[in-house]
Amino acid sequence: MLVTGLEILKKARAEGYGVGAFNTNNMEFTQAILEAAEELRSPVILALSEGAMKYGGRALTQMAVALAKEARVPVAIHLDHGSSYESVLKALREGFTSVMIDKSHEDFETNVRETKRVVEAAHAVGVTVEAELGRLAGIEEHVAVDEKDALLTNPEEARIFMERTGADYLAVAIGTSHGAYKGKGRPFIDHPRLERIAGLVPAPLVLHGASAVPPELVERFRAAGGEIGEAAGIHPEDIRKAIALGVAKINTDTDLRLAFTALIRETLGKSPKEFDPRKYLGPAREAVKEVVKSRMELFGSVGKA
Ligand code: TD4
Ligand code: CA
Ligand code: ZN
Repeated sequence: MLVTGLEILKKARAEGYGVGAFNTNNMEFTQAILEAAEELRSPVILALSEGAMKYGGRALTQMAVALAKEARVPVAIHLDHGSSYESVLKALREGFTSVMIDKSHEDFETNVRETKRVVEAAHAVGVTVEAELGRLAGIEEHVAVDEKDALLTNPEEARIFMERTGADYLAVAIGTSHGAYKGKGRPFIDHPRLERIAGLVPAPLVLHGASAVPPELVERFRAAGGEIGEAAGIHPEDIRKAIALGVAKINTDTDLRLAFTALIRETLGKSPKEFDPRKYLGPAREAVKEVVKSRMELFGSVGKA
């Protein structure tokens, strides 16, 4: 069933588990994510970026909304990193049930003002809102304290920001970053900062850039001819700790992209004569589904639908 993001996330934060927001750009990812959720009886958030909406158009948005309605588990259709009021309105018109407005690169007052405007529009039609405060930057353990402070979410500011904007859930910057290169060695999550934020902000917290970039997957991608540098992701134990502290929504995109592409490379490499797309997209879809399932297990959302 199609529900708002807050409906899913309020329960998650209250009960101390996390819900995955998985990005989709096409039919295969959409099916993989929704099938994994149904098979594991897990709530799920289907995330579409502006890039996804541009790439997939109405074919993608309407497929996502229609399948979410039919699903036997709670599903929210979410705009990921909405950059403008116009972009949010477009998502609202398409039937999304959750939108993110990301004005984190603006100064605090502009972020408050722009977020508030989106909250008013979205709430008027029963849609819930994610906002962001702080800069997503791959931070390593040894980075100086004041340098971290300039980038990462300030707990007291977060409290004021949420009170002033009326946003429903908050993306925090606590050391993670997007993509397959999250800093050398073991990328760092600032758990003490997260704990302070969670103590001041009762709303569900959101972790972006949470992919694990699993070494097995990187190796498989390489073995199939893919080229990738010093890839590194967030350790599963650090994710589990973040959920225990108040993170309820965990974004994962990179791991799914890696799995999908590794399987396509592998399949085409083994069968150079193959040109039936279903023969390589099928196994790739299956690989995405497996990654989604293992993330749901890590987040603790299995059986929560
Ligand atoms: O918000 N996200 C996903 C970002 C998706 C970007 O999509 P476009 O290429 O269309 O702009 C995340 O936080 C994902 O984090 P991850 O660790 O998986 O990279
Ligand atoms: Ca941002
Ligand atoms: Zn993100």
